[in-house]
Amino acid sequence: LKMAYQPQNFESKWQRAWETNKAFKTGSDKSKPKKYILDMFPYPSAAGLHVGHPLGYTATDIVARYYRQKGYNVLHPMGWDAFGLPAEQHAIETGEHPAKLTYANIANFKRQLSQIGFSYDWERELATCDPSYYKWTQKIFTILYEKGLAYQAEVAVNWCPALKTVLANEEVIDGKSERGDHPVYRVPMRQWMLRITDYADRLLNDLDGLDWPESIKDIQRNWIGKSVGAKVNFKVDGVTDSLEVFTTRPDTLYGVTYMVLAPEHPLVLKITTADQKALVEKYKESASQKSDRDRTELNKEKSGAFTGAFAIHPLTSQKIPVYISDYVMMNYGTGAIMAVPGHDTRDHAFAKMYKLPIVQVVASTKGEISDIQTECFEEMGLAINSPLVDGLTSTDAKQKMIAHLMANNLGAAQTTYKLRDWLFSRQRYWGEPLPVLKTKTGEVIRTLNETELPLTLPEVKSYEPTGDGKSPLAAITSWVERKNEKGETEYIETDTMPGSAGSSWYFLRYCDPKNPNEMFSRSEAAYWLPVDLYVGGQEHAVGHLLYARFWTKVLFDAGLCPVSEPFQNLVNQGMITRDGSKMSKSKGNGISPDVVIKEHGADALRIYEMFMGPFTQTKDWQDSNLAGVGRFLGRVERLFLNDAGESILIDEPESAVSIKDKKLLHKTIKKISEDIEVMSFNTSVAQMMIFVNGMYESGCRNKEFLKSFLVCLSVFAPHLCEEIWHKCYVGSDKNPEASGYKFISLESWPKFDLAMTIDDEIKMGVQVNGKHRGEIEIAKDATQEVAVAAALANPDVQAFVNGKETKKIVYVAGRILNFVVG
Ligand code: ANZ
Repeated sequence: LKMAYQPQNFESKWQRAWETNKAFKTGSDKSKPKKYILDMFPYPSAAGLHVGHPLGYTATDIVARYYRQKGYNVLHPMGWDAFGLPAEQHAIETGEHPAKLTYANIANFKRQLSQIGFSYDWERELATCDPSYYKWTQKIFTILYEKGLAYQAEVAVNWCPALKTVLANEEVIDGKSERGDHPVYRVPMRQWMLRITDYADRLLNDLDGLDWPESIKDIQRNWIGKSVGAKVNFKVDGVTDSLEVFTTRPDTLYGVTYMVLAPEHPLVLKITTADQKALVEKYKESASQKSDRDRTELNKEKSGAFTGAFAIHPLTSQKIPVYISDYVMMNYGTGAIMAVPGHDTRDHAFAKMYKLPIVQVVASTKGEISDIQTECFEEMGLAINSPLVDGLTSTDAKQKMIAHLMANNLGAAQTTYKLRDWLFSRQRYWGEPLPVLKTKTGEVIRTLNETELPLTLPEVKSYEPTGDGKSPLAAITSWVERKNEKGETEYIETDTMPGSAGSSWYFLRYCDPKNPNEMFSRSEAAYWLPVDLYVGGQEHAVGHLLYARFWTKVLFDAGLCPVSEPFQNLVNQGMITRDGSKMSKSKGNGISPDVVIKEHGADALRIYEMFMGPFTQTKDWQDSNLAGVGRFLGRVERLFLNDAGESILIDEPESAVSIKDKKLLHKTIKKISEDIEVMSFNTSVAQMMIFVNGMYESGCRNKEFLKSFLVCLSVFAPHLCEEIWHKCYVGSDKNPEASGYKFISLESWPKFDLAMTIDDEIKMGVQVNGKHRGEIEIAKDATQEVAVAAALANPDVQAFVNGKETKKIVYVAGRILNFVVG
């Protein structure tokens, strides 16, 4: 009976040896080329890792190991996105400081990651909740403030009474809090905002230069939502105020038959006539109870109210009625629209409902007119019924109309974005304190100087928010109140930053994580940035990835950061499902890597996750396939070692190896090298399996020869390969923890000989009298004699040649063999 594969006997030994020897310490020789390989750092939850985490982490580990062995300096760090609501909830329930739970969770995550054999440089570890880190997060806030990019505003925020806090739009799903599923209401409150909208154009344009999945770029493009159009002024009959609208279709101006204001529009009550007042107020009230999402739902029945007021059409001077309706949003454009029911679906539905006129002002590009009363025509085409622009294409008509509006002071070109400023305050304890001094009435006096940072969190007794919209910090008078030089009392801001603050620049700090004097040195950052490969989940498409790009640009503009885009290459890993459904705590169908490692070992977990299927696709967890990977690793082990764990390799010259085996090796090295670079891990694993089968077939045990294969496999299964390497190549007597020990993990990546990867056996068709009759497999440059012999050995060919006179043979090596028979 063969000894079973027992990774438990050696995996932790190698993890210890790597750690003792600091095997994966980041290289510092700046004359070498670099690769910065980054994982999205995790939030250290109490639940610990699930098997979805190691999918991305194994992939980046393989890539990091590969480039390290190819001679690059590799920056492959790990850290913790450590501020967050769960630790605070726990603190509220238990009275225990959130830091205590957070650091216990970090220790658990680190233990779990170390067990999988990842080659992180742990000397660069960072946690966003560490004052030596958040000192710089606070510093960045002061830079934002100085540049006018941080401001306070009375804004309608998502207030969650159950959580007693304001939530970001991304944290609200269908009017409920993402965490806890509590109802969320829109209420006005004074908040800190970051002016990310100032960067909208750059955030949009710079996407073009990034090697990201097109789908993620599109999500960001839509989120930024740039619309090019015009502002148009409409006078209101009998009122001095005029109404300004934003439109993307100024070419349709002659088709305007009414106007609509958002119910919250400041002019609504001013223009509403006495007889319509009750109706309008009732409608305003009902609209305030609807979520933005419900309001923008395209297919819902339209509703509204007539204000009694009429606007004057700027071109025709006709009187057009002004309505309010909840399909017009106050926070987009100007909060008012010119309605063109012939060419806008929402306007069309509204016009039908209120029996308003519908006029066609755009015909198809062929000049056809449609039945505009029953169906609206949204496409671009040719302008009709529009004296100023008749016959022009929609695009030309837009230009001409804008020019006319400008010349007559009726409007101007205008660009609008869907992107909103970033709501940056939280009424929470467990976040970075905002480094701001205020007066008693809340006016900003100044931000703190760098020498006053970090502004650390005070000890508190209760972690409950005050419930009146203030954070628990507001109750710590001794922390909040400070005397200035003149003896006046100043007040520290009691709001803290959102969870996404610390994660918006951690990839910059990794370049120089211990620097006490600067957020990072410019020269370190210049060497390492941008990140060459960033791997994480698709759920960060807008939140984190947009904020991180924004902060990088701000620091670039401030002359602190050498690049304006942080992540050159982004890859999203696919989800791992179980029985087709997402693994989750609530379903209880999650799988802990601890259990898998205990049973099958870390190398099996790593290879299994890479072998499951294409990296970016959704894959289902199959225990039986995991066991299969364990058997493969056992086969690898027995290729090198006997049951007593001794080398069975033969020390003979490499020339003793057959050409067939050599070719298989070179093909294998080539395939793995190329596949790793494009993150096609499943196909590399398959190739390694083919190689191992080949060695079992030929019986090859050549020591020097098998070394190259072992190095390739080591990036996938580092523990087993170190174990074999130790016994077969370094010598069992050497102590892996002794300094200077030569790990396989640091061996040079093998080179392949391209000539050896090309098959010179080729398949060639054989013809008899010009008709294809069979195929032969021969050397590319085989002689005619050899080719004819091979052809005649093929029964299909023989059947047509036999018993006939061969008049001529046409042969071009590698291309054609034709028997002319009679
Ligand atoms: C006239 C018009 C004619 C329009 C037409 C469209 C088609 P995007 O592309 O999303 O930017 N709009 C403007 N402000 C609005 C608001 N606050 N709430 C709801 N709708 C608003 O959409 C721009 C178009 O949406 C604008 O162009 C306006 O309708 C409407 F054949 O103006 B349009």
